[in-house]
Amino acid sequence: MPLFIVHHQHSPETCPARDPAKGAMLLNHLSRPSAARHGVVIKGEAVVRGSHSLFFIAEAADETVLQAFLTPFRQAGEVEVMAASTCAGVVASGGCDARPAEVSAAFLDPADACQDAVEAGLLVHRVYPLNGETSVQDLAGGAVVPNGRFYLRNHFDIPNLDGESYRLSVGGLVERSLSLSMRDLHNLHAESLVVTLECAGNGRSLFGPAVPGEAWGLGAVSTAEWTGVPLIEVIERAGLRPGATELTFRGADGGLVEGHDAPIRFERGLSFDQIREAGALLAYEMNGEQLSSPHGYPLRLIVPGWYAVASVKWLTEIVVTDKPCEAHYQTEKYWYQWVRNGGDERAPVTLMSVRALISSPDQGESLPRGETAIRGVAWSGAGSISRVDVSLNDGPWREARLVGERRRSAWQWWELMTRLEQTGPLAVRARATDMAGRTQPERAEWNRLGYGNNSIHCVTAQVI
Ligand SMILES: Nc1nc2c(c(=O)[nH]1)N[C@H]1C(S)=C(S)[C@@H](COP(=O)(O)O)O[C@H]1N2
Ligand SMILES: [Mo]
Repeated sequence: MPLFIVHHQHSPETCPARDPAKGAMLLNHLSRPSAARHGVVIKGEAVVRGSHSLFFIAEAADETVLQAFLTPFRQAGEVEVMAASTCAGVVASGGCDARPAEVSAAFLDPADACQDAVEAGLLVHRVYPLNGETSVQDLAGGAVVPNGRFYLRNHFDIPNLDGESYRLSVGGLVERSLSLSMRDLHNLHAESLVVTLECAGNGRSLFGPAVPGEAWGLGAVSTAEWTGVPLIEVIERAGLRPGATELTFRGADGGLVEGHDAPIRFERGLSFDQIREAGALLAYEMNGEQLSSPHGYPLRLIVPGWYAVASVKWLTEIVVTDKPCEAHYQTEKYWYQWVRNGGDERAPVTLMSVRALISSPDQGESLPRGETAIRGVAWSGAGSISRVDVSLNDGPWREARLVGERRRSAWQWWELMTRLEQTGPLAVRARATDMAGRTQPERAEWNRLGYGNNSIHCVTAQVI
C-alpha cells in the first residue's frame, strides 16, 4: 500500500489537547483500530514538543482514503499530506529522485522483498537482485535458521508464482512426459531432510586480491528442514529412456547476463548418479512452513552436500538428456579458476568444502575473565563432521565437543569450554575435519571468481 507522511499543525490558542474532550476524541480517532476502520494503517506518530505540530506515517490505498480519515484534524488546524517511500523502496528505485518502478504481478516488488529481508534481520548486500546474508551470531542457536533470517541469493527478479496454476514439467528422454501440479506432488511420498545450504561465494570478500562478484562476508550459509518429494521418485515415474544420463533443472527466473544477447533462464544440471547419490529433494516446505517466494515458492530443488547453486528455486522444468547441461551458470560461472604454475587450472564447483565458523565470541566482543564457551557450527559436503579443533592465541589445537545430532548434510554445532585467565586480546581459531578426512587450509587457494573460501575462521575478542 502507498505510504504517506502526514503533518498536522494548529495554533497554540486552539490546541485541542488542552480540551479534555477534544483531546480524547482525537486520540480515539487516531487509535490503530479506528484508523483500520477507515482503511488506514498508522506506522507511528509523534508530536514535536512545544510546536503544536504532529507528524505521522500511514499507509492507505490512496490519498482520498487518507484525506477522509484526516477530517477531524483539518477541523482542528492544518493538514499536509506527503507521498512517501520506505528507504528500501528508494534504494530499489535507484535514488530519491526516481519514481518507484512499475511492478509486474509476475514478480515480487523488489522494495517489499527487501523491506522484509531488512526487518527479519538480514544484512542486505544488494536490492536488485535481492542478496542478503545471515549474521554469523545468528547461525548457532536453534537447530535450524528461522526462515526470515535464512540468507538469500538471487540472480534475477524474484518470481511470484501462482501455486494453483503451477505445473512441474518433466520431459526429454523419458518414457512418459509428466506435468505435475502441487496437488500431485503433495500426494506423492514426502520426506523431510535437515540440509545446510551454502553459497559458493560465501567468504568471497575475504579473498585477496579482491575478486568480482557479490562481496559476501561469512553469512551466506544457513540450515533448514526441507520437506518434499524425493526427486528420484518423480524421475522413476517418468521412466528414463536408453542413454538418458543427465538432467537439466530450469527455474522460472531469468534475464540478461554478460556475453549473451538474449535473456537466459536460470538453469543447472546434474547427472542421474549425482542426484541419486546426493538424495535430492523437490521441496515445497521449509521449516514446516510453505516455501516463501524468495526461497523458491512453490517448488525448489534441494541437493544435499552441494554448493547451493545446484538447488534451483522456482523449479518449473526438468529435462532429461544424454549430454551434460551447458547453461551459463553451469559452464561460464561456478568454476574454480586457480592460477597455478603460470597457467589457469579449472574445476567445476560441486560439493561444499569442509568449514567451521565461530559464532561466539563475536569479533571485538568483550569477555569477562573466567569460564567461557567458544561455540560455532561446522559442515562439509563430503560427509559429516568428525572433529572441530580450537586454538586460542596461537596455542595448541584443542578438540571441541560436537553437540546435537550428527546428520549427513546438515551442520554440526560444536563447543569448547575454557577458562580465560589473562586479560587482553584473545584470538580464537576453529578448524573442522570431516569423515572423509578433509580439513581446512590456513588460507584457501585464491581463484578468479572467488569460490569455496574455507580458510580457517579467526575472531579476536578482548578479555577484560
Ligand atoms: N532459480 C534460481 N535458483 C537458484 C538461484 C537463482 O538465482 N535462481 N540462486 C542459487 C544460488 S547461487 C544459491 S546460493 C541458492 C540460494 O538459496 P536461498 O536464496 O534460498 O538461500 O539458490 C540457488 N538457486
Ligand atoms: Mo550461491
